[in-house]
Amino acid sequence: MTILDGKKTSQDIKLEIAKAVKELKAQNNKTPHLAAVLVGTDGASMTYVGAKVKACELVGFNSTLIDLPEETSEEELLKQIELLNTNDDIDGFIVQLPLPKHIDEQKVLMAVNPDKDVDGFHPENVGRMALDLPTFLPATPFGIMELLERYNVETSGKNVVVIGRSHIVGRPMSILMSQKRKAGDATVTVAHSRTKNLSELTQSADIIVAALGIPEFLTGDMVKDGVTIIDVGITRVDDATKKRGFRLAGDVHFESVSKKSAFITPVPGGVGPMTIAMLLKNTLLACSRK
Ligand code: BQF
Repeated sequence: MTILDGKKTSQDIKLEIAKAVKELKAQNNKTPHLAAVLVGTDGASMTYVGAKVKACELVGFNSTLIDLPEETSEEELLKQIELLNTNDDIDGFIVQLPLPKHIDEQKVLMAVNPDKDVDGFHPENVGRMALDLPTFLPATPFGIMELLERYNVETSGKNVVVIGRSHIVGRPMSILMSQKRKAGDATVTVAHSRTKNLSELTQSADIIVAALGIPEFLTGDMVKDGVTIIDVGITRVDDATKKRGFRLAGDVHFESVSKKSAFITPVPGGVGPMTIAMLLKNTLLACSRK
């Protein structure tokens, strides 16, 4: 069993990015600048945005955090996005999800200038991804592809089961792994809440991407020996023995599944840190493109 160490791999990538930043500065006098818009004070969202800002500092990017109150109207948020779209000093920006319920997420994502859409959520960029055109790949799927590549996990001709059909993880993962590309050429099945006999599907899978958001859902009895497991879940579960009052749980029951795995990502320290690293990679790309 090999742990797919996202923490270590993300550090390697951040070092590569820091080196590229120095070259970009020396040769073009440019420093990548990422902005993040946070609406409200959700604990997990604040942690994620904080991690992104900190990662920017680490690799030598400029960063701007735009903190808006929970009550911000959709109109005000759209105005803020337009300011970022037209601010030449900003190479790329993200709107931290989820947004408060009174704001239409779809409308907001469509307002982002596709050239600054380093989360890759704009329909134009989703379309470009689906058509194998150069674009910003959404950071989590991008990170998973990078992890599979760097560990030389064979994907060509393999049976992949993606559990979950979200626009941010499940759907793009199914597209990318079925494409003719690195970590691609797989035969992909997308399973979701209406799927029948899920266990039969997962038991014949060579690779499973668990992205459904139910802690420890995938158990050892559901997988075959030699399987590769990508655990995208990251749920806060109450735990009185922890100082913070919670622990992070993946969608995979690590203890039972890891016994049967060839490769497996841990939680924390697997997919999560890769997500941050690939957001930086997209921002570097946005800056170099200009
Ligand atoms: C780790 C996210 C659900 C909904 C919105 C490192 C992150 C997480 C874990 C992180 C996530 C999850 C992010 C670890 C960003 C990944 O050490 O295991 C980093 O910051 N993530 C997000 O921005 O929005 C989310 C999950």
